[in-house]
Amino acid sequence: MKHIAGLLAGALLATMIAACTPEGSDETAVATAAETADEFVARANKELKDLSAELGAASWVRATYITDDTAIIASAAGEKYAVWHSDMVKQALAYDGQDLAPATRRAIDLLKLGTSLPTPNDAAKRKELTMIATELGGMYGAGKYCRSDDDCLSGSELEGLMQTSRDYDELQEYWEGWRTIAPPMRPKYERYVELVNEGAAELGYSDLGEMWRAEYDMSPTEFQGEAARLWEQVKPLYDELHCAVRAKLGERYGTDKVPQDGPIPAHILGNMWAQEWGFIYDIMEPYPGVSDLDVDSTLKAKDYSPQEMVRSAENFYVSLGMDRLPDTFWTRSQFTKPQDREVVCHASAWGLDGGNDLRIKMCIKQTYDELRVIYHELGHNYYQGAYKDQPPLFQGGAHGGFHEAIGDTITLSMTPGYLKEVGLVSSAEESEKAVINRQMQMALDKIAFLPFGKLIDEWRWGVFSGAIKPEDYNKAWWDLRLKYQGIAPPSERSEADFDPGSKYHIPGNVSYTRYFLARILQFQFQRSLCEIAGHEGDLPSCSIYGSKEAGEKFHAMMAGGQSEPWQDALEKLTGTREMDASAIIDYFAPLMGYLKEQNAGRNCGW
Ligand code: X8Z
Ligand code: ZN
Repeated sequence: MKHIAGLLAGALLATMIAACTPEGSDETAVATAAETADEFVARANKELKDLSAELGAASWVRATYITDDTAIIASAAGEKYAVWHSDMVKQALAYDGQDLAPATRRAIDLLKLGTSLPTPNDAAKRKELTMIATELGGMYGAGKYCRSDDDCLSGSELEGLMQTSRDYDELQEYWEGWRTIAPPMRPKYERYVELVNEGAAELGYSDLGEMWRAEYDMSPTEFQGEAARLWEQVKPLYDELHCAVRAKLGERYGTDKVPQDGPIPAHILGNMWAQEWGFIYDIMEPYPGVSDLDVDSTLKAKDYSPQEMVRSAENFYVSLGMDRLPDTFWTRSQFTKPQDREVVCHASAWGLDGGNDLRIKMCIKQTYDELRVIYHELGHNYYQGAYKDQPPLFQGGAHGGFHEAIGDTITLSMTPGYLKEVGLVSSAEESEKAVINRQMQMALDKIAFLPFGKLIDEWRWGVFSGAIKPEDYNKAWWDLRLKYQGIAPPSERSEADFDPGSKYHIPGNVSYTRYFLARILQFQFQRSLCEIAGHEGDLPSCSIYGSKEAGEKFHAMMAGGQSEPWQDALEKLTGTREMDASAIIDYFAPLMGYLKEQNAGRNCGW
């Protein structure tokens, strides 16, 4: 339910979508005095279901066919949803203070939170905001860096080059080049902040950041404390990794370029946003040549098609006892980048028609990295399919972090043993050195991501609350990047830049703390699933592939959708009601031992 409005900005997992009765029609305009809370919720569910089809179709077409026309269509659908939503929230006020059944109260509370893009009631402003949100998504999707009129690189091409190039200056050019898409977004973003905050205020929140933080079955302030607590738990892991990576990059590029007492230049970490660093594994490999799990080579040698890569992911879920994806998944998804038009390549998973019409939208490349993204996206689809029998208002993740964690949990089971079993690698050595190598590969993605996952919304919370003013947008961004990640831009940036706009989720209006939470939760999920699967041995060696028992428990949690507080869902699977980083810390204990040895005598920190 939460993601409906996100869709209109070209965003993500359409956890559910619908088409409503038109604005001002008898049905929606008047809450009949006699309507009980249960009747009201039943009507909301019905209207929401109907409304979703139209919004989903418009959003899909917009994301897979970016033109001025689809902008009009998608923002009109978004507007229609927004009108319905505001109207229903007003009507729901009638039930405030009434003693309601818990499920009824929950449905009404979720209805209030049922948009990530709250719009003002003023019709002109509402129209303006939905159009701005649609345009920002389109600007990102169609963004290009052009050296000349006929020499342009798309976002996904540049992303690929950032992964493979090891030339300092060339990397800097791509890094700066991609960021040229963002300055034109800045005035639109400023206006979006004003309008979306007005919308949030009308729903009773101080600003949009507070509204986003209210989605976690606790007060927004408590949630902020939870996120901070989790970050403090994992920070020591990141600090060791940062220290080791900086040292190796200093050896590689020279300590004049990578000073050993300061931040790491943001463009040499193998990723456009320095958010995951797995692509510099070649530079970081602890024991060169020991058990190289070269899935990339297998994909090439066997010439896996995008569909075959998706099938491989589907087979994993099926091995857990889950259903095959519907036939329409294969005919309606976008697997590859169309050559004849602009699309949003950033991967997303869609649950249209109340979870019966599942799709992914990707521009799949033949790499192991992309294979893991496919496993991630199918996690969303399997979640959407699992909760499709819930009423529309309960069709969503227990919280956003749960939704992001499902597929990632499955990727933790892509152990050497699993990869060998399905023919993606030829040997699966499990020596001590091989274990450290594999842990390094994983940590470069999973641990490096943590501060990034934390800071994106910290920036937005500041922007929405007004603590960060438009004239400081870029400075505040880099302050946070420095504080949390210990990275710095390769060249001087100013307020003529708008670097946050170069990251999909900012123009896409997709909240980001969900990914931070997912990084921690997935290890908690995995620890419990491995116990259920009867795994013996340590957690890193566990794959739940083929375990119907684990699959059943996982599926049961997913089937609850957001019908109950996430603490209840977590408890059913893991026996605990708290998010907790001890599982990720235990998981990487072998690597931490290695890193501490390597870092001995180094001056860590920035
Ligand atoms: O956006 C995504 C997914 C789609 S939900 C591909 N992720 C974040 C990102 O790319 O920034 C997954 C990891 C973090
Ligand atoms: Zn995702």
